Amino acid sequence: MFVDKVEISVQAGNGGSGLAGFRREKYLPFGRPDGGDGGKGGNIFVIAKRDVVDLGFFRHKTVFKAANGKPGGKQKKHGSDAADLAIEVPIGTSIYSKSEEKEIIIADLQKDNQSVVVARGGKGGLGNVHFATATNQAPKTAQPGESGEKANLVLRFKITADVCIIGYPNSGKSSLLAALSKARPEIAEYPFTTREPVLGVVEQNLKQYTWAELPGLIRDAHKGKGLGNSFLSHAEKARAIVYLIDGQATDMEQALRDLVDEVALFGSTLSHKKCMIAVNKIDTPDLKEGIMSDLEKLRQFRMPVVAISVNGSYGLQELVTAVHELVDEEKRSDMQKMEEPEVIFRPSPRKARG
Ligand SMILES: Nc1nc2c(ncn2[C@@H]2O[C@H](COP(=O)(O)OP(=O)(O)OP(=O)(O)O)[C@@H](O)[C@H]2O)c(=O)[nH]1
Ligand SMILES: [Mg+2]
Repeated sequence: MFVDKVEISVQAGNGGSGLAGFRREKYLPFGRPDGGDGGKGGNIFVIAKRDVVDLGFFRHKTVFKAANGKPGGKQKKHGSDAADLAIEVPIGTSIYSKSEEKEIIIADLQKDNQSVVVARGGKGGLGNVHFATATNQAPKTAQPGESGEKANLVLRFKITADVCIIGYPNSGKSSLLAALSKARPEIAEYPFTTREPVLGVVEQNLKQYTWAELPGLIRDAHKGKGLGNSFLSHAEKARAIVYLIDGQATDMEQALRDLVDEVALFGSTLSHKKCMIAVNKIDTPDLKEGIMSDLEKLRQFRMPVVAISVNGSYGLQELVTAVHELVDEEKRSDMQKMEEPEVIFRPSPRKARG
């Protein structure tokens, strides 16, 4: 099962306690203080890893504790620090701290090996060597270690695909992904066969593009119809959307309107993405004839339209080339945005009074 949201609790290690110890000496009633300091508790950090594909690991493990620091020893011996604990997540994971049902974002891990500390280990306590003074040469006080931080976290994962295929159930989304990539999603005649996003890598001109097929979307999905619409969040990072329409459906125009409306209702940035329409199942020449006027009607949506037949291997190359051009355009504009100098808006200086 594809897991894209989990709640976990983390507890960093406590600091080891300082020791109140004494070295026995002949003429001193208590001996000289020699208690060492405790070691530091382990931190917990979350790290993004390329080879982790989803949050499935957290279905069975939701509590994470780092080890405690070791206590200080005699002869001023410092207790050893505990090792940090790394929690591995897929690239594209956002981490939120949760308290009293409120969530605050801590980090958005977008690169391999990017990490963030989510709970700091407690400092070790000081041993009694630190507390000797001129008037108290044999202090019996030593500090306990500090407690490690605790937190409840929410992890949310969004796949990062270049292209997302969005369409009604049965329109052929899985068939298309299987035809273009090595992905092998289940293909079947009944609706809602695909219940989680599926990823595939499509190669063109020695370049690789990641495509994702989303579960079937229907009218009123935002009201919970069908499989709902929450899976659309996986399209938020895509550079292009392909609306896949069943060319044998009774009303293609209405189907496309439903899809576009549902995407707009999902809000966020989805409706501003580059999109195109692929009309599938254009298998036979006579069907192609009859369909021309319907295809014309789709032009009102002001998106490029490509007619394809996945089963008949027709139009696929044209679709792939056009979609990848959109992705490349977006990539170029993202790069340009990164090159533009950061604009800092400072409040204008206050005028001197008088
Ligand atoms: N005639 C024809 N049938 C097709 C074509 N492409 C896919 N199909 C058939 O349409 C049916 C649904 O295909 P899927 O790929 O499972 O559709 P889907 O959009 O992934 O469906 P869900 O996962 O249920 O949302 C299958 O029986 C496919 O064989 C095509 O080009 N022509
Ligand atoms: Mg499918």
